[in-house]
Amino acid sequence: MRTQVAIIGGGPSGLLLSQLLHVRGIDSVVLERKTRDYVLGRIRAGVLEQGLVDLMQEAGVGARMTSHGYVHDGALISHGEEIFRIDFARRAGKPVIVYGQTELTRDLYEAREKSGGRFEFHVEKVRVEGADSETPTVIYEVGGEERRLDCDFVAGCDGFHGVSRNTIPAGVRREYEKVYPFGWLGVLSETPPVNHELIYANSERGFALCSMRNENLSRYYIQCSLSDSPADWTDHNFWDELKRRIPAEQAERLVTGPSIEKSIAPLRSFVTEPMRWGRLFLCGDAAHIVPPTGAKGLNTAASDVHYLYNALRQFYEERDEEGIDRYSERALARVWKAERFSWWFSSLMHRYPDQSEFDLKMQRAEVDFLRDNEAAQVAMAQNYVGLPY
Ligand code: RFL
Ligand code: PHB
Repeated sequence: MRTQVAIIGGGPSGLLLSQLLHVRGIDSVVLERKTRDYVLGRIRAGVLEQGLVDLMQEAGVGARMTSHGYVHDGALISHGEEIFRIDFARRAGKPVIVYGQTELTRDLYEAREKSGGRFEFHVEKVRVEGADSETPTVIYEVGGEERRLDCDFVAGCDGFHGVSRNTIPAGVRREYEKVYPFGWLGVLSETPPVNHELIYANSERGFALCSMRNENLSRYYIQCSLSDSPADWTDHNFWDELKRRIPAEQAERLVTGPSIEKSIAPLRSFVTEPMRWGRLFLCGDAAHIVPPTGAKGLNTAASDVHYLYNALRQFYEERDEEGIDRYSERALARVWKAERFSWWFSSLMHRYPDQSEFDLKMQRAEVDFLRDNEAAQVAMAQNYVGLPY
């Protein structure tokens, strides 16, 4: 088989890239290790920056997001019983859109299927050959049969556990990592959200987040121990713990119900450099991970897709390699800023096992500074709604 762009990974990065290329008449094939339903079963991001919303529109797949997404002009931050609001519209001139990654991914799959997009599911033993040549090939197996995909370019959109990143020789690659000493236990429940905006809570029992998908679908998270498993947490214990971590007024309003999904995610900051090697380009979680506190993972994947799509467009439409040559540098400049914000906001909101009394005072002072200082709120809001591409 032959295509212009071989895309490894059928998550949001790979699908969005494939759809944007399709709109420009550039052919691609998406190789996915799992199935479409498996990918859609993963409950992940909920907050979209305007940059991602614009890309979805450009890809011609923004209709459902526009009609079903929720515009959020601000978010609440609590520390113990105290609560204050960051006004995104006022401080940064932009809102964010609450629309689940599951929905966004479904919209992209439907659009690619409708337009005859080529997919291979259940791919195994994927490897890239000749990435440093002008004729790369992706070799893989489906049901024990070996297949080859010849292409001009390879987009490694296969997430943190994918194979693309390791195609870049160890001598070229540099990795930067910070692992946090806790995880997030997430619960999805068919209950009305406790508040019409998100609440990020720092409590002495640990972090909590009240988020949502729609009027009758809530998404909540609590900081948990890395040794916990979802089975350790009954619904009753989860709701009880969540209520203790948010201010009493919100806790009294919280409507509880049976969980329909419960999972634990570890928290990690990770960046690999460079994001390009020859004709292989890394995109999204394949190249970088952020702790979810800043809601930046999917949004940073989207900015990579923006730079890569424009680079490929420039190559095919204008025979200009400038975008390709500068992809890694451009993408990484924005990635590191998202890493910084996610690390900062995580540090502000969580309780760390080794925190001293002094560290706690510093955290308290920083939350107070954010509450009282307009410049601090502007910086927070600009990062949260998304820095420019
Ligand atoms: P994905 O979604 O991991 O998709 C990669 C795809 O590649 C496939 N794959 C392979 N395919 C072929 N061959 C191989 N060898 C392969 N190896 C893997 C996988 O099966 C998969 O389908 O990466 P992508 O596309 O880069 O998208 C990244 C986002 O999924 C991720 O950054 C976000 O979900 C992060 N995230 C959030 N991001 C936000 O912007 N806003 C949020 O509010 C937000 N909340 C979150 C989050 C992530 C969370 N978890 C569980 C980590 C909340 C949570 C709890
Ligand atoms: C979510 O709704 O899943 C969500 C929202 C905000 C975050 C992380 C996750 O920072």
